[in-house]
Parts: sequence; C-alpha cells; structure tokens
Amino acid sequence: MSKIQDQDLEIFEAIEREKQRQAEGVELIPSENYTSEAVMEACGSILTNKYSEGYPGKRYYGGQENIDTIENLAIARGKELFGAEHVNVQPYSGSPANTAIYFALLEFGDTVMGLKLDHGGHITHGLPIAFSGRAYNFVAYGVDKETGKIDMEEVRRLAHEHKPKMIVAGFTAYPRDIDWKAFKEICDEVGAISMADISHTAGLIAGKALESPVPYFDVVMTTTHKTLRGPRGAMIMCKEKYAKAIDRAVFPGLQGGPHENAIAGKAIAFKEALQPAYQEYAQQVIKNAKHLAEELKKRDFKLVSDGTDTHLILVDLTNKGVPGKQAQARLDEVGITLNKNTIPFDPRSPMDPSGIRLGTPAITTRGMKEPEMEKIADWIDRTINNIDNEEMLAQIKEEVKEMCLKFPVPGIEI
Ligand code: DSN
Repeated sequence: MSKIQDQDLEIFEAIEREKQRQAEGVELIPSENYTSEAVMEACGSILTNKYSEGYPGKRYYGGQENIDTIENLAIARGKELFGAEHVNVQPYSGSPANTAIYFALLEFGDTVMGLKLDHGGHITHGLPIAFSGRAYNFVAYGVDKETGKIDMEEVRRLAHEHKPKMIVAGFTAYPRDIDWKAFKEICDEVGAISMADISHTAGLIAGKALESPVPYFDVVMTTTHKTLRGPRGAMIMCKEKYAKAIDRAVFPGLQGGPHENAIAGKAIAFKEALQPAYQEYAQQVIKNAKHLAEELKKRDFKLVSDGTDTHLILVDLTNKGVPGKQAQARLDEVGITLNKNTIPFDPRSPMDPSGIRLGTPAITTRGMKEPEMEKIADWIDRTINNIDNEEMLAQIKEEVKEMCLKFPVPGIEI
C-alpha cells in the first residue's frame, strides 16, 4: 500500500483504519466474508486497465488473448464447481445479474413470484419501489406465522392462482434451507421458469454442505463474495437452452465492458472452492451457525424459525425490549458487526425493525469454532442486557479485541 500512502494519505489512512476495524472486530454480517490474498491481488491487478466487451472469441476490441484465457478459466471452473450447463461470469453484482435474468426471459409486465422483502426476500425479488417491482408484476409469497418457514402450500396456491411466468426461490434474510425440488415441482405444475437466487448459500452448496438447485432449475444466480468467498461480483448459471438469451441480456442488454480483474478473482475463488479444504469450511460455517443459534437460545433470544439450517440467524429482539437499530449500534461499539433486520410480520418500521441478522461465514474463515461461538453469544447477551452501561460495553470491547487478534484476517498483518 506504499503507493497509496505516498500519493493519497487520506485514502491510505481510511484503509488502515478499516484494516484495524476488520482485524479487531467480530464480523457477523451474513453476506460478508474475507476473500483470499490471491483474489485481492487479481482485483488490484493491471487487468483493471482492459476493455473487453463481448465474450471469449467474440470481442469488440483487440488485445484480448489473455483476457479470453482468464474468462474461459472462470467459466470452466464455475461449471465444474456447480455442475452447470452454461455460466456467465460477467455480471457486476447480484442486482444487475437478477435484472439481466428478468430482461432475458420475461416481458415487462409479466407476472413473477418472489419471497416478500420483510419475510427475507431481496429488493430484486419484487420490492414495489425497485426496478423489479415496477417493471414486472410481482406476487409475493411469505413464511408461515407459526413456523417462520416458507409456506410451500401458499406458494402452490398462489402459483395456481396467478400463473406466473417465473418463480424466484431464494433469500437475503431467511435462516432455513430451501426445498428446491418442491419449488421446481410447483414451477412445472404451472409452466413457470424456475429461478434460484443462491447468493447467500452458494459457498455452502459448492462445499457440498447444502443441496444444489442447479440440476433442477432453469436459471441460478449467485453473487461471488458471500459464502463463496470470492471478489465482489456475480455469476449466472442456466440450462443450455437459455444460454443465448442470458448472455445477450448481460451484454449488450444491460452491461458494457466486463470487469476482468474481478473475473480473474472469480476464477481464483472457484479454484479455491474446488479444493477439499473448502468443503470443511462449508461444513464448519453451518456447525458454527447452529452452535451460535443454540447458545443464543440458551440466553433467551428468540430466533425466527427457532434456529438455522445455514449460515444465517435472524433474531427477534422483542422480548429483550431493545429495538434492532439500537442493538446494531451498541454491538458495533463493542466490535460486533451485524445488521438490524425486519422479522416476518414485523410491527416496527424497516428503518428501526424488531430484529437483527447475523451469520458465520466471515468468522469461520478466520478459524473460529464452537468455543468462540459461545463467547460471541455471551458478548451479544451482555451487550443487550447492559445497553446503557458504558463501563460494561468498554469491557466487552476489550474482550472482543483480545480474542479477534488471535484469529488473523487474510491480507491483514497485526
Ligand atoms: N446486501 C446483501 C445482503 O446483505 O444480504 C443482499 O444484496
């Protein structure tokens, strides 16, 4: 970072402070992770200099021989990792990737089904004020009030009633595994295109810790920087019959020049995820999440759906008398980063909801295991129970820092 230090001290110092924050804190935002130094090198490499509109072998500008090698490797490794028929590695991120899928396979105004935002769906799954909600007629399904789990009978009923052209299965804040086969059956019953958004769980699927929708679904989208532990970005997988439409929608339909530095990072991350050690990582992410969930329950935290099958936990703080926004802010102060989140049927506003969302991908990358989950549950409990006790919070912050410094973050020297 010496060049940045010489040239731009303000940015250098902000990055240094961020390094310190990442090293000294417990990162529990379930969509975040620490990518490898190799991936970061690729993202910061000279590949950022190159324009390469088009696809390998069919580019618009010259000088593509090395770019084609890189993108072909990313595609081949993506296919191998997920067993996909066709892969597009160019989407800049999850939202443009989902938009490209809709643009490829739907007409504006078509009916689509997706999970309600306040039940765990994403803004690109039909939020009325987002592009998805304005361009398409989204019909939302939700979770069962008692179980907190997706109500597949409601999905079936709504599908038969509305005859959607596409059903989106996937989430951004839902703690349970998805029954892909059941979704696919419903899609087949009504002739809908099946679309899975596995952004949160792609790494757990690649690591064979969760079942994959790829064999059954028409189209599958994932971001590459969450459990998959790659660079910021996304990829689309689909059946061969949709390949042309998807590629055309990504470029030139929606995007211009692909970010080949990020695509090189994706190729490296996919290679890492193909190694046996990655499967151990994926298993441990889930073991940690289940253990953390149990430890929180022991301390009288109420979990949506009463637990987790994945990396993600959604806590309803109503019984603690501390709203999500205040919990997030105070936990931030002690070095525990997570996010406030709506819970299903939340009586509070999305800006200050009743819940918090947390997860284990990042802390598992650092090597934390079950004993550390117990400490983290304890710190969360003590913070929530002593929300106005500055002395106690300062003490917890020291304890958090002491533990974190024993677990290195890739690319950060302590
Ligand atoms: N922002 C992501 C998440 O936190 O789940 C979704 O796009």
